[in-house]
Amino acid sequence: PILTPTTPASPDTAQESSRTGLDPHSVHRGFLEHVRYSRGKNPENATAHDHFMALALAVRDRLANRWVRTARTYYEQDVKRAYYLSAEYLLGRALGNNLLNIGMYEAAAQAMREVGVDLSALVEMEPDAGLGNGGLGRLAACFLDSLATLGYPGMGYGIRYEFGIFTQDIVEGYQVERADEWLKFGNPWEIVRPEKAVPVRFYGHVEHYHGADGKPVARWVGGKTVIGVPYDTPIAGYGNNTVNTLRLWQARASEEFDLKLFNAGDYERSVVEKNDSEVISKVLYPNDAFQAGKELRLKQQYFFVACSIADIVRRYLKNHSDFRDFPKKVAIQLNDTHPAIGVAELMRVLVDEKRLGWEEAAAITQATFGYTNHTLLAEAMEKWPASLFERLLPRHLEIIYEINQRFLRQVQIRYPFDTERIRRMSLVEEGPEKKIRMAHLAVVGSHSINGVAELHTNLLRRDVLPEFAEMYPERFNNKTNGVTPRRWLLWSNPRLAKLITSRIGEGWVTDLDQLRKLEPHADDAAFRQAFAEVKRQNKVDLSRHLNELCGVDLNPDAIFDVQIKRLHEYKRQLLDAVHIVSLWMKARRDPSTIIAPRVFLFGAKAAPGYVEAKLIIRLINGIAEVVNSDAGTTGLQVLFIPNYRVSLAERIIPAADVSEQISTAGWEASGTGNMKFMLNGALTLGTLDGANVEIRQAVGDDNFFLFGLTADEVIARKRAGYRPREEYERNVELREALDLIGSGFFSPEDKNLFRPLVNSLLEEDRYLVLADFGSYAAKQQEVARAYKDTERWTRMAIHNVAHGGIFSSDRTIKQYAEEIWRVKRIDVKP
Ligand code: HBZ
Repeated sequence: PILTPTTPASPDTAQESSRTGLDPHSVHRGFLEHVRYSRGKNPENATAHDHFMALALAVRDRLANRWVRTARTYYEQDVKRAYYLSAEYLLGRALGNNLLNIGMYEAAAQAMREVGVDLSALVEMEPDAGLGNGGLGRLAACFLDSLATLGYPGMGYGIRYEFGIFTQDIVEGYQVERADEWLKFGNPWEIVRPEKAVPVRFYGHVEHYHGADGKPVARWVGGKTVIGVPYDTPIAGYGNNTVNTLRLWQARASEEFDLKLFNAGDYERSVVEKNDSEVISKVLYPNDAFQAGKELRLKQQYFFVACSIADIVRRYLKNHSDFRDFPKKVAIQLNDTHPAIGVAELMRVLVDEKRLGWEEAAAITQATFGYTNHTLLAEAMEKWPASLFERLLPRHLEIIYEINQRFLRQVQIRYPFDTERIRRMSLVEEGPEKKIRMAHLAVVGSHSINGVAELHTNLLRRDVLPEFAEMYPERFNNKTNGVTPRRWLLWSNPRLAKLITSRIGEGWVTDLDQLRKLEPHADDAAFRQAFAEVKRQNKVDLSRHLNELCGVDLNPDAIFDVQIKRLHEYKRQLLDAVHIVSLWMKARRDPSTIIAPRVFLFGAKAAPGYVEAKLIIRLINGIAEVVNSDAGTTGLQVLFIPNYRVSLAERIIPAADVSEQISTAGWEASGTGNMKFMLNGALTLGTLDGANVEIRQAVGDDNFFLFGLTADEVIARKRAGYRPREEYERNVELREALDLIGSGFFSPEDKNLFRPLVNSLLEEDRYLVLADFGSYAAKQQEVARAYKDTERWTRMAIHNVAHGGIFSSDRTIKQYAEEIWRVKRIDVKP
């Protein structure tokens, strides 16, 4: 590209000539200034990366005024704020989203054209900010967007991982992980604030004595101090002047620690041991549904929670002195139990540092915290050995014991002589190794406990925390998840967004219920045709991209049948895979059994230590190799797309016809991908699990492909003694497919490779893949037949979009704000 070094034509108005104007002229100038003064390049020497950085910095400049003004508005009006504590934020790319949210996309595109740069190529250069595993982290990112768009005084706190979720390569069909070096070329969005660094203590011991007032005093002393350095990222609302903050903490070694060793004459060790501190924010743990119990993970949790609470308390004390008003100004939401140590930390700050009485501190703490649960899986429940706590956070263990003692006393009064109940409800799990149950700590320390979909909340009440729900029914509530329509429709699917706007105006972007106005248009043949054409174009685009990426040639006239999500046995990618094998076998015998050609797309990262999950990836790749080799006769194609991530989801979802949401009922807390697909006009093939239940309710039974056992039926089946082998014996197609997989057909180099998968299905089948196979296969037939009737299919797809409004994260965030946090929207003046 050739950059014109000339200054752009003189702007028309004084406003446009301002340094951070949103018009193309100002953007053009801002961009060139950053090329020279931030990148230190002459325009003719600037690389594509310089262009990206220069434009991003020009955009950040344009966020800066609003950012400062937003902060000042909150401070001056002394508003109550909502703080979201999350170990994960799966943000993806920011450039396009920021341009769109502050309404300067067109101006930037023009400014770039003027300098001979393609804006969409710059957008593609940005690495994903992948500071999360999956749904939980992406939900946090959608929530930040909605908070800012609705004008809520909200702030996110988390960890600035140097390495986010690993990069996935596929080598000979296997997943291979590589470090995600997302900061390698610098991050234009963040601003480091060393002046707001916070010291955090680990290890040491507690001294107890009596203060001058005769009251007992606990002092946590010794140990080791690590410094948390905040990095702030602006979060711009859509179409308003709000710019909120995501504050991520990076760990730095403390100087104090340096000096100690240095004075002892061990310079080398003092430098080397800096690593021990700085490793805390080094890497995101890549497990999404399993607690590995690593000490470093607990350190990460306490590190960011202690920094955040210190920051929140500091901000509160700028214009308050009485802690009794703390909950009137501060709401803290715990994104799962990862930040649950915050309950003990706020108690420690209030009791030990601010010298409040226990009861008063406990009331403040409870009025401040809310806890969101995201899983029912037992192996994901966080429990930390008391011995680890005692070493790492000795004072917190004491505080947890004290909380527990007082809490169990309440239980005892309410249910005298019920020692079993006390054992079950205790924050401490007794056994060969004493453990702290973080979910119980979060529940006891919060005034609100919510699940993320109706079914999930009900199961949480009924099966996971029944005694707590019985004792504190008023604390339990549901907040069905949502997704931001800005990123997941307006940005990712511009064709559909434009078509929608042409019919109903653009109000839907911030008021997604307006999509309902599309309903009558389903009867308009011209609209249906335009709608189908958008989908077809999106499929062509995706095919082109996947061709560049993987060298495959996908048929855009086929059904695009998509399963993208983390790889987990409960999500049942294996059900999808086994069904593909059975379809293919039938097609090989008789091609006329294939009703419609189909492209099966998968994208999924497996936790690096999850052997079964990795084997399933290998199996899908093995199946793909075989099936794709005779796609010409069967019409079937299979592709496992490597390195699935937010930016890929933005390309895949708009091109999907079928959304696979096939988890075993009762296991998927909510799902959020399911909502993104719906909003993009894909039809769901799903079980009655998580938010699928509500999606089906919203769109109507006729517009949803339902199959499988219900959550209660799953439990009943297991209770009755589920024997998967009987399913295998009963169903010929299932048997043939499993036999083929077990025979080594898809792994010629190692005939026994997939035996463990098949054996585990035949012997245990914990997630009832075989029990649901028949109904899944039958429903897939129905899907194929429905697709053949293009008019009907398109009608169904339009109905899905039209009824997707309630799955906006704006709706979710309003509910959190009104029902849990009690925070108010506030207008930031231009
Ligand atoms: O949270 C997901 C649920 O599985 C999904 O159903 C729900 O829609 C979504 C948002 O509520 N849970 C996760 O994504 N969980 C994790 O990523 C995770 C990460 C670290 C852990 C445990 C779980 O230690």
